[in-house]
Amino acid sequence: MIFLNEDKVHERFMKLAIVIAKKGIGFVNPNPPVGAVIVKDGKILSMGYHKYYGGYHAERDAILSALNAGIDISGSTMYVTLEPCDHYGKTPPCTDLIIQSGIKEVYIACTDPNPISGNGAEKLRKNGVDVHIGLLEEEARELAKFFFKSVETGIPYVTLKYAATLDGKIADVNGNSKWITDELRKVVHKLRSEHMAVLVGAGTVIKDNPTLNVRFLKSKKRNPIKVVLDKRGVIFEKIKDLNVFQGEKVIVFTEKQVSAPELNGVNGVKIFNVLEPIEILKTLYKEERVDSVLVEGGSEIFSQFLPFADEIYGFYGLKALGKGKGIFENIVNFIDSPFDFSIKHFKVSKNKKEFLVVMKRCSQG
Ligand code: AOF
Ligand code: ZN
Repeated sequence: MIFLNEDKVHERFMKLAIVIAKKGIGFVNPNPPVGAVIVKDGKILSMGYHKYYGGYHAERDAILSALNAGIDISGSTMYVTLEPCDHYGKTPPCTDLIIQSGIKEVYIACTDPNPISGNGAEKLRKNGVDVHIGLLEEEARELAKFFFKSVETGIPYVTLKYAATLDGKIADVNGNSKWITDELRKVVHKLRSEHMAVLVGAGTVIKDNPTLNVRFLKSKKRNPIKVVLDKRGVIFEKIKDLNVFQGEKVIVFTEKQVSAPELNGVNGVKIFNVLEPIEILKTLYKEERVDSVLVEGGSEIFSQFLPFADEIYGFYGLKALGKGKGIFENIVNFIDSPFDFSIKHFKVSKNKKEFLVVMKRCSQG
């Protein structure tokens, strides 16, 4: 028989809270995915997670499902991935429910940087609950990285995603890019379903006419908001034919003053006359509460948003094109210019013809 020491036991329950919280990824934005586990005498009494935006917080979900099942949770311990809120938002404060239900100890992975959520840990302590903060903090921050980045900095989490050849080309000399990578396309759709918005340049919208929707996934996922960067406003001439305008909300950043008739009766289009990448990101968070943006190209857009990228998903197909469009061909760097990313994950496709390199900005540790 293997005995786990007490620290490991606590870690195991927090790990479980993180795992169940992941079920909310892609459904709760711009709120964080959060998980909670209630334990007594080493036995799990209940689990809960934040399921959709505006829905119960993880703590409420876990507590109510125990109470509805007639389970006594007084004297128990709760493991929760984010500090319980102490505010009336879409639901009443989680702190009050924890206190009322007689939970005596709470392990919190991360404190909540959102000023509206109040000081939940202190409220619990003042009411006689034992509170421990910081267990598996790094993993829990990674789980809710979109939330932490956007709340702490006022700009969304930015992920760059490209499909390139071995020599770093995203299209051939004729502008063709279908399909540099194919097998790993499911990963792209998962990324789209997790991010709140997908951003592309007008050139990509016109050349490829993408839907930017989520497909190929087993479970139903939410489609992202589509964001188009179109300096001169050329997409409006073709608005009826473009697939991006066939579904959910589209946000266009342009210098053009667009009049209602130019929208040709297409609904759900929002226009901002802002062009600088940093201003675009700030606007997306401030005006639209977008917590995460997946930047899908083309090379001019990749070049502009590289300085703001938190992560890069580089999909590579084993092809060499020589002349063609480079991933970042609009930037000018020199051989001693640092590339501030390190490899986070590496994956080879089944047919061994493609690979994915996930890179993370170094300053994030
Ligand atoms: C928690 N548990 O499961 C979540 C929390 O929009 P509201 O009223 O639901 O409040 C959202 C804020 O509450 C969110 O920004 C974050 O600070 C906190 N989210 N808190 O204790 C949860 N999702
Ligand atoms: Zn709450």
